[in-house]
Amino acid sequence: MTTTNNPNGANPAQLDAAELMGRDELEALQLSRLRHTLAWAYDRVPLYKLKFDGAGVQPSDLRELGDLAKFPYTTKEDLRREYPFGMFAVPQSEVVRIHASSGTTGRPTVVGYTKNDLTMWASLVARSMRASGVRPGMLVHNAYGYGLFTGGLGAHYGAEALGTTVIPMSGGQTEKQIQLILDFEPDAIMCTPTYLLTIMDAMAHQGIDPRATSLKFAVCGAEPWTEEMRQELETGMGLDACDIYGLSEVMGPGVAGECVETKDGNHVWEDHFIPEIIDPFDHATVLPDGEKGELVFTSLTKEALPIIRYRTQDLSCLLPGTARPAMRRMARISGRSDDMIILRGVNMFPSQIEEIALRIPALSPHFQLELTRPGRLDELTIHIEPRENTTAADRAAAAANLVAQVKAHIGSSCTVDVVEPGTLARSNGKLRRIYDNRPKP
Ligand code: DLL
Repeated sequence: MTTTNNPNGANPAQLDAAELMGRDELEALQLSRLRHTLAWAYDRVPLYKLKFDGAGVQPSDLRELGDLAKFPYTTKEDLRREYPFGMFAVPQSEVVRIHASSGTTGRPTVVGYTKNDLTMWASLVARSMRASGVRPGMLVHNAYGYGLFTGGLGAHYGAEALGTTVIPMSGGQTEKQIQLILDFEPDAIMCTPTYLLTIMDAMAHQGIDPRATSLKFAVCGAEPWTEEMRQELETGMGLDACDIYGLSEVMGPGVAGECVETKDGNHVWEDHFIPEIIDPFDHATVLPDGEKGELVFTSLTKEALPIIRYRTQDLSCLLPGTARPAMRRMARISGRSDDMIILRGVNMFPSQIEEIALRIPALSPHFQLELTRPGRLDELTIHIEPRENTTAADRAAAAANLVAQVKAHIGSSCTVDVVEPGTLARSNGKLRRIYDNRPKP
C-alpha cells in the first residue's frame, strides 16, 4: 500500500522521552546504563565474571561506548551450558516470569524477568505497537502463541500497557480466529507474517473478503519476511503491516519496531539495547554501520538476565534513524546464519526465494525448500503453490521463470515443482521453510 491509515505517525506528545532524544543525549544515557549493566553482570553472574576475567577486562575499563568491543561475546551455547537458571543475576524469588526458546535441538534456552523487567518489556512492545499505528483504545487481536514462547505474553502485556483492549486468541484454530475477527471487529492483529497469510487465505476460501474486515494494522514478526510479503499482506488484507523484532535471549518481541509512516525497517530501541554488527566468520570483528553481518545485542536495563554482546546469528546491517532520528534502524533480517543453505558452494536464504517467487504473478507465497543428495551433489527443489485460477501453461512458464531467476540472482541451479494450490503445510506460527533430506554426515 502506498498510503497508510496513519500518514503522520505518532503524535510527538505521545512518544516516550527517549524517542525524542538527540543522539548525544541518547549516548550519554547508554553509557551510564552500560556501566551499570556490566558491573551488575560481573558481580552477580559467575559466567560473566569468568569470561571478563578470561578476556582481561573489568567493568571499570568501560570509559566510552566504543570500549564495549573489548568485552567478550555471549552465545546460545553459554545459555545452554548454564541451563536452567545459571545466567540469572537475581535470586529466583525475584524472578516473576520464565520463558524459554523452543530450540529445535538440545536444551531450550531459559530466560527470566523481574517485575521491573516485565514493566520495561511491556513498555517497549507498547512503543513498537504505537510506532506501527496502534493507538490506545483500539481492539487488538493477539494471535502470537501463548506459553513459553515470548510472542504471546510479550504482545499481550505490551497491548495492555499501550491501553488497548486485547483479545488473547493465541495461535492456531484458524476458523475460530476468523470468526472472532468478524464478530469482535478488532482494529489490529499481531501474529507472524506467515500466519497472517494463513488467515487471509482461509478467509478467501470461506468466501470472506479479507480486505473488508475491520483490521487496519498488523504487527508481524518472529520470522524473516520480505517487502514482497508485506505487499502481499497489505494488498490482500487492506491494512498497514509493520515489522517487530526481538528474541527471547535479549527480551522477546519489542527489541526493535517499525514506524508506519516510513515502513523502512525496525528502529532499535537504543535506550534499552545497544546493537552491533560483527563479521560472523572473520574473528567476529565489529563492522561499521551500513555493512552486513551478524547482529549482536547488549541489554542496558535488564535485571534478571543482563545480556552482554549476545550473538543473535541474525544477519542484518545498521542504518541511520529516520522516523526516530537518534535511534538506528536494522535492515530486514535476511536470514539466520544457521538457516543459510549452502548449495554447491552458493549461500542462500529462504527469504531470497520468497522475494523472487512473489515477483512472479502466477506464483503464491506458499513454498518449501527441499534439499537432497541423490548422487554426489546437493540438489534444491522448490515446491511451490501457484495462484488459484492459473492455467497449466501459466504454471509451467512460472516454474521456468523461477528457475531462471534463482540462477540469475542467487547463482544456483534448482528444480521447481509446482504443486496444487492448498497442498503445502500452512503456518501456525513460525513457518518451517527448509526440509533437509540430505544424508546426515
Ligand atoms: O520470535 C520473539 C518475537 C515474538 C519477535 C513475536 C517478534 C514477534 P524467539 O522465539 O527467541 O523470539 O526467536 C528469535 O526469531 O533471532 C530471529 O531469527 C527471528 N525473528 C524474530 N523477529 C523477527 C523479525 C521471538 N521481525 C528469532 N524478522 C530471532 C526476522 C525475526 N526474524
